[in-house]
This record gives sequence, structure tokens and C-alpha cells, in this order.
Amino acid sequence: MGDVLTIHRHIMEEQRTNSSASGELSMLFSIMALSCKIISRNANKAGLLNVLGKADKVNVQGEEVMKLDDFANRTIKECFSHSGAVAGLASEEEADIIALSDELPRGHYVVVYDPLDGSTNIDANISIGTIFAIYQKVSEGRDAQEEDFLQCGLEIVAAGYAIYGSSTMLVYTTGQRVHGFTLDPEYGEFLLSHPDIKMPDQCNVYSINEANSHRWTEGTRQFIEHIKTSGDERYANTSARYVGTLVADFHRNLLYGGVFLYPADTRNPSGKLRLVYECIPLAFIARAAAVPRQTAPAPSWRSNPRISMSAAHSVLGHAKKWPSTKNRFEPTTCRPTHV
Ligand code: FDP
Repeated sequence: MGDVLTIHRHIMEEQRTNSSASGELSMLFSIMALSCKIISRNANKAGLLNVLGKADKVNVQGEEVMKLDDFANRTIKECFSHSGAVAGLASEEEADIIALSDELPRGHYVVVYDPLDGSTNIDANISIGTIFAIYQKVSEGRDAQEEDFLQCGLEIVAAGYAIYGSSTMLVYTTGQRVHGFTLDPEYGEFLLSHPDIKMPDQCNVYSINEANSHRWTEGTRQFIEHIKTSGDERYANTSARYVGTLVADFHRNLLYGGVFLYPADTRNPSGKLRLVYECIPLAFIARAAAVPRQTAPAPSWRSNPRISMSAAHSVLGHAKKWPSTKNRFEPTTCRPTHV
């Protein structure tokens, strides 16, 4: 066997490069890796373990909860709550901050997560995922407060996602480089398979639910038309791909070069994706993987309680893919989330 770099060794090596590191953040990565392994195991056996189908409840977003959603949420919550490395958690599936019981130790970080992205694809055996972001706790007191979870996207300490697809991958960044690890089912370990992922600035794929096109704004229509017909060199080889699982679409576009859009439309005037749980973490990853490096984040990176749970007009991709029609595409009433 050659030089096998497990995620744990990778984390420890990264930790050693930072003399002030306490090891708490490394512990968080290890816990996330463990959580994703547990979810992956259940997702792989979903058809056999009676975990397909609905859980007979509705989540805070008003969406039907699937059994696997519920399982993933509980797994992450339980793994982190006992770690001693977090002061609180926030899940897309829960209305309130997840407080820790009094007797549990607290750490200096908070974690926001979407436990199972792409729920509507679960029962069809199509790729699903988990999205997360880690922030330093900034509030006073022992327990995490709302302000800890609603920090500017640039304050993220680390963000990542797991994708449960033809193989299970965990991709994460602390803002500098983006690394991808593939779960080796025989070792039960995530092994470094995609070091230092760079997102190509050529737009080879665009991902949008075209069934909504009759509801799009004029700006969105123009942008998609521009991709298809303008002859712009950036879109010379562009093809359309839409899985309908954000993580899967984002992951493909990160590797191949592309743009994912869930724009505002007349049915969803603010778009559909959740700013805190989906857009900001993925925008942070796209930003770290973009070459040349993107410096100016969109204004919506600074969240606030009013919009924390709300959806955002979302465009995730390499900023260089913006066409010259950019200004026409950014309706002033919407909150674009892009890098
Ligand atoms: P889902 O509803 O299946 O959970 O934000 C959730 C999400 O999936 C994304 O993963 C996906 O990109 C998007 O919604 C799909 O929405 P549409 O079915 O409206 O295209």
C-alpha cells in the first residue's frame, strides 16, 4: 500500500502547522467524519433497514421529514453534543438552537448543519448529502446564542459537505485549500483522494431547475439565454445538468467548473435554498476553490436573524463565470449568494 493519508492524519498534520491550535477544531472534524460515516452506512443500506420513506412529521421549513433526514439529524446532534468541543448546534431540521444539557462540557465552537440535503431524492437512490459550517463562539456566557450562528460568512472557521453517492466523499476547507476524501468501505476510513481542489473558471455545466423558467425574472432568463446562445467563450462547452440535490450539483460543478442557480421566482420570491445552512457554507467552499481567488463576497454573506431561516436567491459558482449581463441578472430585490 502506498502513502495512505487518512482524514485523521491529514487533520493532525494540519493542526501541527498551527502552533496555537488547541485540538478542539481537529476534534470537530473527526466527529463530523464519524457522523458522516454513520449516515453513509445507513444511506447505503436504506432499502434494507426500513429507513426509506416519510417520518410522518413536518420540519421547521414546512417540509415533510424523511426517516433518513431524522436519523441524520439525530446522529450529528448526538455525536457533537457529547464532544466537549461545541457550545451549541443549529440544524436545518430544528426550529431552535440545539442547546446542550447542563452536565455536558462546552467548547469554543458552534456548528450549523443541513443533516440531509436532497431529501426528495432519498427514496429513488439518488445522491444525497450533508452540509456544515463551523464558527467560533462569539457570544458571552456558557451556551451558544443566535448571534453565534448568524455571523458573516467570512467568519467561518471551516465548512464542508459529505456526499453519499456512488462513493461517499467528505470535502472540507478552512478557507485556504479545499480537500476531498473518499470513504474506503474496507478500511472504514476517509482517504485523501482530491487534494487541493480547484474550481475551473470555465463554465462547463449550468444547473438550474428549468421547469421553473416561466416563473423566472427577466434577469435570470437573460443569463440562461446568454449561456446558451451568446457565443461567449466561457460558455463554449457548457452543458446542463441538474440532479436536484444541491450537494451533488455543487460537487460536480466544483470539479468540472460550473454554476448552480436556485434563483428567486414568482413562486419563491426569495429563492429556495437556506442561507445559513446551505448557501453560505457552500459559497465559502467555492470561494476557497476558485482560481484566481475571489475577494469580494456578496453582501448576503452577512446574515441576520430576520433572514437566517429564510431562503436566498442563490448563485453558486466561479465569479469569473458572470457574463457581461451581470448587472441585469442581479435583481435588486433579491439576495444573491455567490462568490
Ligand atoms: P430537497 O428539496 O430535495 O431537499 O434545498 C433542498 C433541495 O432539495 C436542494 O438539495 C435541491 O437543489 C433543491 O432543493 C431542489 O429543488 P427543486 O426540486 O425545486 O428543483
